[in-house]
Amino acid sequence: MKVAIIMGSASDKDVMAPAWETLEEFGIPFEKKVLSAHRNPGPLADYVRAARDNGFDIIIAGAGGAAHLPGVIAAYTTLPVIGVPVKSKALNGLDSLLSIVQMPSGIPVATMAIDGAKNAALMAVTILALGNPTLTERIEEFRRKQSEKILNTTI
Ligand code: RP5
Repeated sequence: MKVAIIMGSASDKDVMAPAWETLEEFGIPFEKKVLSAHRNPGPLADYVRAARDNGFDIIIAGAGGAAHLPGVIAAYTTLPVIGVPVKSKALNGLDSLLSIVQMPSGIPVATMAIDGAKNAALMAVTILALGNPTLTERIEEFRRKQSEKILNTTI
């Protein structure tokens, strides 16, 4: 059980950090990579083509601007790909969101909210929990705690 987290630039690091922090919380092994779809097309293709044989189950991909990274990754693998649109300077991430969410029919990318790296990890954990009662219990515990935190909030 292993998740790959790929981001298009080192500048995506702070937005993507909640993805690996959340996977750590659930005890899910992961690997982080910076690979750009347009600046490193060859190495990206090699990494993604080998991902299944290298033990990965899911790929989380974050990118901003003309954010073709998750779609290109999905073209090279049949593993589930979860895309995170990174908020861009010029268009506040609307460009990233539309680039990732509007995948043409046939090659899906599960698209999260702008800067939604935490939910990307939670979605990955949810998929990994299929047929895994221990992980399912951890998700239920996470939701119980989340609910209690809100119910105990006073303003
Ligand atoms: C995308 O372009 C990256 O995912 C990043 O969000 C954005 C800007 O990249 P840098 O110019 O900071 O490397 O490829």
